[in-house]
Amino acid sequence: MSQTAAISNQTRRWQEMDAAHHLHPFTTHKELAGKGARVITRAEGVYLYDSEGKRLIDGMAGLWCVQVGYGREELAEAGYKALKELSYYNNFFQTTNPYVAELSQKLADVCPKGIDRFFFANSGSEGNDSAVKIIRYFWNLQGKPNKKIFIARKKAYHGVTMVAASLSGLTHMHPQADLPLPGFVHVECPDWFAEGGERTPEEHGLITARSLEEKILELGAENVAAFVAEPIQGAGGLIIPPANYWPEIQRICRKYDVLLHVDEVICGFGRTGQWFGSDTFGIEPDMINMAKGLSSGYQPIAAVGLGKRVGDTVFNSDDEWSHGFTYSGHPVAAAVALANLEIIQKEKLVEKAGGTTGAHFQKKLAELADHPLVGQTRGVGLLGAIELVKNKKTREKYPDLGTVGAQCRNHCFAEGLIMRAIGDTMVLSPPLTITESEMDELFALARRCIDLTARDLGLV
Ligand code: PXG
Repeated sequence: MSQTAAISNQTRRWQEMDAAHHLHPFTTHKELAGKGARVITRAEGVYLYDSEGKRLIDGMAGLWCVQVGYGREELAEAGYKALKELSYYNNFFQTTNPYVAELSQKLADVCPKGIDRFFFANSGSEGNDSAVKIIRYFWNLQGKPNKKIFIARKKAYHGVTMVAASLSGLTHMHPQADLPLPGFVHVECPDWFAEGGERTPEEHGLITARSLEEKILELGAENVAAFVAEPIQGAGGLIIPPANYWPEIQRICRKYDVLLHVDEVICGFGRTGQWFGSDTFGIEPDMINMAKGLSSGYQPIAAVGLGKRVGDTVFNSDDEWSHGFTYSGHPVAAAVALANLEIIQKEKLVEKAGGTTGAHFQKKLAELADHPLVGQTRGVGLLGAIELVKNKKTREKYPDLGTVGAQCRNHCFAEGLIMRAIGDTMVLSPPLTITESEMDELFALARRCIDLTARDLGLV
């Protein structure tokens, strides 16, 4: 039997086991069972390899998370060492471990000003769930138990647990579980490209920021606990606010004493060219949520960072805080996260994302704007979006939103590129370690796949 045939049999076996027994995230299982899942078996640098030996350049760093690239020996060793020394112990009962203590100190050094106490969870969703509990507890301790309503935004993605999905404003996530829960409401987001019409991006930014103020006035500031938002909305379609948006949000939160919880799960750890999206936009959050780039995805770990006001209140309470996971501050995850942050610092990945690497990425991204199918390119740091449109001038999209994006994404897979389609918005978020020649390869493939999509549409 040839080696190719042997691999194919193995792939088929994995696909069969998978189809029979594995419930995948965000998947139409009927459709998947018909064709079988792609089996990814190996990854190195910015490349993934599937079980048939096909190589793909990963323009999404996994799910926006592999900052330092795949297959880093240092991280494997940090995990191995921790596994041997302290495979597990918890942080309940007045106990800690060296890794989580050092990770907490390191986070205090790199986080936005004032954020210097951390609670650890295992996913971004758990982080947001925990943040909501911390904020409720904070207002109870402050003697303002009526401040309970959370305001988030349309097209926001904050995760999938009952609370995180309630915060999320992607409405297709709600009906299957009868969400959002009571007490979670949504206001406008600054998606100028899709919704700005004749307004300038700045006009749209201001109007959408003021929808927060209107909602606070409607609900009564005495009932509003917090505003929750990503600096740049990721899964909602890489929505980059204009420069006047965040200062207005900050003003409104301060005026009405509404806490600002910033979800840095995608924007954190260099993605936007600074350590955090809050740094890029000059936001002063009361709390932040981090995951993904915290460990570059090598271990499941998330952290909620508390600023002084919330931190002092919670730390100075006489009550026991009744919250925490078996794996909060897991030694192995903390060891790997710590080693990951050391790589980010040693290799100056944040500086590069805000400097040479980011500049080359943005230059190559902007070159796609001349394509007849492209209505806009936009990006910050190592984030980029490409809008596929029917009419470049009016920004009109093709009917059945998402069809053209899916077509383009399928070409990408076939040609060896992972590029995410959010509706008809193509999104890129590669590892921060990507080299100039790898970016050149990535964008050459992206152009080719957009060309193939244009050909499908009969444009060329
Ligand atoms: N907040 C933000 C801003 C996120 O982007 C979460 C919270 C939840 O994290 P966990 O670790 O619970 O998944 C996320 C996750 C996509 C995609 O397709 C995006 C995410 C997750 C899965 C898919 O864009 N973001």
